[in-house]
Amino acid sequence: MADVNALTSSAYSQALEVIASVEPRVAEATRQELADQRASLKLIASENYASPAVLLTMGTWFSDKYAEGTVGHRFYAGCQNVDTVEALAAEHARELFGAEYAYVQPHSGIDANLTAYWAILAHRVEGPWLQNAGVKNMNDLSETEWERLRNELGNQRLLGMSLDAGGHLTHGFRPNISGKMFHQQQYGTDPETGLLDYDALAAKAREFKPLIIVAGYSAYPRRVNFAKMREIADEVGATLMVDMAHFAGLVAGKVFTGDEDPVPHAHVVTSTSHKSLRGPRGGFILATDEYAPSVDRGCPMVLGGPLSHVMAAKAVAFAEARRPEFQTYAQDIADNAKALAEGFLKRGVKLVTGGTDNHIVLLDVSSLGITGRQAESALLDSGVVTNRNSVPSDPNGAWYTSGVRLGTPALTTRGLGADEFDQVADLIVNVLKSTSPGTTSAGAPSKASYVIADGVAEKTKAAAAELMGRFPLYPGLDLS
Ligand code: DSN
Repeated sequence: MADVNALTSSAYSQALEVIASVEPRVAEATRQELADQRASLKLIASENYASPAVLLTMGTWFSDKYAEGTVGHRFYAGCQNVDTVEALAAEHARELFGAEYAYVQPHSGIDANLTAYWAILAHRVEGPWLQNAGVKNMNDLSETEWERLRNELGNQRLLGMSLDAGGHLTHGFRPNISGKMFHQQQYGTDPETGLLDYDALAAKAREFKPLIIVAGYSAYPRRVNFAKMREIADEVGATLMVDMAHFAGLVAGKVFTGDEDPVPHAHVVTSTSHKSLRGPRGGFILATDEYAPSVDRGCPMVLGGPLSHVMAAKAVAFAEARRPEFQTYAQDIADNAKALAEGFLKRGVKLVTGGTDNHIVLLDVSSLGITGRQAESALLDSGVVTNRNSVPSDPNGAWYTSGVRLGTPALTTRGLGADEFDQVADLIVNVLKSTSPGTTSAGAPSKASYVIADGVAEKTKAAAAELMGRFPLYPGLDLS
C-alpha cells in the first residue's frame, strides 16, 4: 500500500506552493496554523483533528458545483457526481448510526438544528393545518388564511436545556433565534448534584406541553438517558429532538448504547461531523421515516446550496468511523476524560457534577479566585487551548464565566493515554494556581486581566510542546 504520510506531505507541500503563487500570506498562515496546532495542547471539547483523507477531500472542484435539492431531484443540471457522494455519505451515516434516514446537507450544527425545527413544524403543524383547510399548495392560501397559518407556526412551544446547565444556544436560549421563533422554557440540573433532574423535567413538560423537547448538550459532562426523555416526550405528545453534536463520536463508537444511544429513541437527531466524530466541519440530521420528507426540504427552504466538497468529506469520515478502530478511539476518549477528571480531583480542583462519564470535564475555577476568562487566557499563554464556559447559576455570567470546559477527543486522536492526561491536569492546575486577578487601567478589580507568576507560562508552554512532540500531529507531514 502507498505510504500515506509521504503522499500527504507531498500533496500539501505542493498545494501550499500553488496557494503561495497567488497569496503567499494565506499559505504562510496555513503553515503557521499547523505549527501552532502541533505545539499546543488542544483541549477544546468541540475540536478534533480530521484525517488527511478527510481534509484533502474538502479541497476539490466539488466546491464549484451548485446542487440545491436532493439526490436525483435537483434544481440544477449536472449533479450526477454530487448525487454519488451525497448518497454515499447518507448511506454511511445510516449504517453507522442504525438510522432510518440521514440528511447530510446542513453546513453546521446550528443549520442542522434550524432545519430540524422547521421540519418538525412542517410535519406537526403546517401539514395537518393545510390538510384541515383542504389546501394542497401554500400559494393557494388567501391572505387571511396565510396569516392564520403563520400565527399557528409562530405559536409553538419548545423545551430545551438551559445554556448555563450545559445546553446549547439553539436549544431555546432567548437571545438566539430558537428562543424567539418558539415560546420557550428551559430545563436545568439539580442545584446540589449538577445532574439532570428527570422528574423536574417531566413536571415542567406536563405543565408547559411543548411541541418539541430538545435533549443534548455542549457543556454537560454526563450521559443522558434518552429512553427516559422519550417517555416524557410521549407522555406530553412532544417530538423528541436530540442534538448529539458533541457526543456523536461516542454514539458512533458504541460507547453510548441502549438508553444512552439517542437514535432509537428520538424522532429527530441533529449533529455536527467535526467534533468527537472527527470528520469535516459540517452538520447532518438523522430521522425516522415519518420525519424524512420534511427534513428533505431543508435545502432550499432553510439552507443554502449544499457544500458538495464537504458532503464528500463526510462520506470519507463516516466510512472511517465504521472501521473497528473507531470504537477503540471512542472508548479511549471516555477513559481519558475520566483520567483527566481524576487528575483534577486529586489536586483539589472542583468539577461540575464531581466528574465525567463522557468526553467533557468542566472545571469550576471560582474557588481558585479567578474567572473562567482569566483562566482561559492564562492557559492560552501557557500553550493550553481551552474555552471558558458558564457553570450552573454562574455569578460571572456567560462572558466572564466561572468555568473552563475541557474535552479529550483531539488529544486522544494524537494518542495520549491516561498517564499523559494526568500530566495535562498537573500542568493546568499549576497554571491556574499560579494565576491571580489583575486590575483595570484605573486600578479597579478586573474579571479579565490576570497575572501569572514569573516563568510559569513559559515553563508550561515548553512542557506542552515537549509532550506534543511525543505525539506528533500528522506524523510524517513535512512542509519544510
Ligand atoms: N461551538 C460549539 C461548541 O464549542 O460546543 C457548539 O456550537
